[in-house]
Amino acid sequence: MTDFDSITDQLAEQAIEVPSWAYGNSGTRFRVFTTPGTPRTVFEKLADAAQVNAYTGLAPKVALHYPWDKVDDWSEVVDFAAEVGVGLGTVNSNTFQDEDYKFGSLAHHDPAVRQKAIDHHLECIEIMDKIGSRDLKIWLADGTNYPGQGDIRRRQDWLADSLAKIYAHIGPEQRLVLEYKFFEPSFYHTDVPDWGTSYTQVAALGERAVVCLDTGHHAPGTNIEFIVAQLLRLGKLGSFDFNSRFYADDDLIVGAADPFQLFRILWEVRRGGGFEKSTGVAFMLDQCHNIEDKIPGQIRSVLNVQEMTARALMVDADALEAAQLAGDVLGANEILMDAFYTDVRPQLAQWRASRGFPADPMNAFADSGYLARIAEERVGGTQAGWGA
Ligand code: LRH
Ligand code: MN
Ligand code: MN
Repeated sequence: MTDFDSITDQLAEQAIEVPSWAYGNSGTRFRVFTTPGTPRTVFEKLADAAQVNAYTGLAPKVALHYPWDKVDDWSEVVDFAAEVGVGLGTVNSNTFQDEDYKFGSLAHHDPAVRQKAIDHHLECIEIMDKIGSRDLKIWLADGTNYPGQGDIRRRQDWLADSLAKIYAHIGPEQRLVLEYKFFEPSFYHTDVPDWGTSYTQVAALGERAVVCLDTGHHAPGTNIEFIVAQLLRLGKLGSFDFNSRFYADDDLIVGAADPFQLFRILWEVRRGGGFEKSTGVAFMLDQCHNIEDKIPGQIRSVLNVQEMTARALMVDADALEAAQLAGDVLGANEILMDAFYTDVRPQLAQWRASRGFPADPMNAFADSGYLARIAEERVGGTQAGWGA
């Protein structure tokens, strides 16, 4: 197995984007529990996100969701982000909370609704230009609930046409990233349900259109690492939305439900060159913290990604290839499992300390008193949450 010391340069390069919406209140359709100190503004979300980076060195960028994150003057957001030590990343569009989008947005049967959704994306691109963001991420709630409700074939054409109109405005340094999800909120058919549909749509647009893989958006039992391998092969893996799920789109802490799956995904990322900057893969979290504290929830997630990345980097790739080519089924499997079962936590703690970060970021943050401070300071106003 590759030793820890020889992977630290690669680990030092790791950057995970955290979502602004993770710091707001969230919950289920049954109840949203509030927490004292929850941010009320984009600025407070950025301040909280900056804590994750300060304690781990892993989360230098924050992904925004528009119009959940809405301000009058974006230059103030850029300045504030720099002040607290983070950058601004992906801009996520939102076409799922407006009355007009009841029957869809970019794939809607009514051209006027499609145009409204296209215009929303052009507005997102304008924001991206102002804040220096590379990626426009599109996830559509579009779909139908009952067979016969819509023309599922024509909707693909309408979608292709809408996406082309948006893509025409994507700058030379920017990308359009299309996220897929197999169900919810539509329950019969979804217009972008799987990687194949997303790939088909972005391939028709051009080079700067790529796929986003949200780990929670697959049917149980799906071999997600195969999708990772395939999209990297095709040069179309644009980004990850990392989270974990037990049943549906649970948006739980990364690696909480199935650490082995996270390892297998990250091994395929390594195998396909996805850790190299030139591949352009954005590693993002997409999580909701319903009952747990949000900042520690994000810290836990980025640490889990780091830990599994270390294990994936420690796989003896040469020995694995030799075993595979020799048809050594059990030997090959053992080489992969050796890396998975290696506990890298003590070495990671030591390495963190050697770089001036806390050996145990979870405890260090808990001891900092930050949560008590924001609970005391942030009184009045409306707390951010799903939908704002
Ligand atoms: C949809 C999704 C998508 C949205 C986010 C809030 O389930 O994963 O990425 O933008 O949740
Ligand atoms: Mn997502
Ligand atoms: Mn989701």
